[in-house]
Amino acid sequence: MSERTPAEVVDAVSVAFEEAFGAAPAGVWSAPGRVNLIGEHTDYNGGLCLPIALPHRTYAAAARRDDDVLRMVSAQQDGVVEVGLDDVSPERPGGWASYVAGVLWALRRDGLTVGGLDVLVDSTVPLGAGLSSSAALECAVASAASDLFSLDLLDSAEGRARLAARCVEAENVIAGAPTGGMDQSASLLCDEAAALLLDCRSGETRQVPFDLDAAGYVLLVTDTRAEHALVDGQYAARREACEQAARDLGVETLREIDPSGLDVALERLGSDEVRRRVRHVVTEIDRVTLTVAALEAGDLDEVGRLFDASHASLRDDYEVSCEELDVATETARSEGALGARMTGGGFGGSCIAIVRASDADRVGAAIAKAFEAQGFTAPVSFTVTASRPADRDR
Ligand code: GAF
Repeated sequence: MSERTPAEVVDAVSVAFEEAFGAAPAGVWSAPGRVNLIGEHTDYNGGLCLPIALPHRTYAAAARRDDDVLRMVSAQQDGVVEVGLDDVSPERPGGWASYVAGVLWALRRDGLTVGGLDVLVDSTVPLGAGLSSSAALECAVASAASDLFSLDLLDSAEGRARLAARCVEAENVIAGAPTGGMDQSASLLCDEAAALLLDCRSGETRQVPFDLDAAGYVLLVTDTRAEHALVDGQYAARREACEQAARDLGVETLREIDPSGLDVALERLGSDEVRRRVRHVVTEIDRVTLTVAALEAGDLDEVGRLFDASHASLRDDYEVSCEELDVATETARSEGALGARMTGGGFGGSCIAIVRASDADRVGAAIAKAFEAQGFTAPVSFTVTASRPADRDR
């Protein structure tokens, strides 16, 4: 976990840019990672989700070039990656640079006038922790491109939603991860001290005040450091199962299934596994609505119960949890958390728990001890507050 302040990282990327490219950058932009409070694996089903922006951000120092070449340097990787914008494809440039190049590719495909860039990126978002470091990278670059090519897309919610959609295309088509879009919307549209209620069917958003501090609680994030990869087949298999189930039920997306008609819909599906997948999605969308109501009523006990129910559904019905996430959530609960659940795509990554502010260190230590007893890699726990969206920093 990086202890650097935002101002220190902005300075560091400016200096590193000048060292790499021989001139000062035109500016520095940054975009946050996210945790999703609830509404997991619902985005690609036209459902609801409720992410917050993290204080952890990816920073991009950038300057325009006179040609159509993209040169990219990462503080977390070796070397300079270079690609012509016309040559960007699912094969090129490959690796982390695909998330950068893919954004410019998608903006161009949208008919926007975008040329070459020199870009240097650095991040305080833990990598591979299920906290959307890839979306933060895409959205930082998209923000830089919007300003540097006078696209002015950061100035309105509509413009930010358009940038988010281009970042999703970059990830789906060029980076090859068939993800749903929540993470990019979170990075560009979340507000400070609020969770973003995102309706993935209509595209509508609403800011829901989220400030646990006022009630004496904090959101504890535990990076289990268990391996997590969305490009492997598991995420795609879940998505395909949902899309096939929607076709079998004659609906556009599983969002159309009302919770009151769930049992009837499940009877029409052929296998127990598909029934469980659909049950997770339909009940999880309902839990988002219930969580928003509980937050607005100040009922954190109920939010905690909904977190627990979400985790059970992801573990038993959707089967995207893992031993580390189960141990972390169970330990948090037994140490007094109001509720705990995995966040993000699963198969590793992070869990979140609502704990009393005065208990946060103790709960984090208990999770570390439980991991040691199980022989797991040591986890990393930290508290977060809902932070600001992607923007220009300098
Ligand atoms: C990952 C994906 F990128 C998101 O689109 C979403 O599906 C999430 O997993 C699960 O809710 O973060």
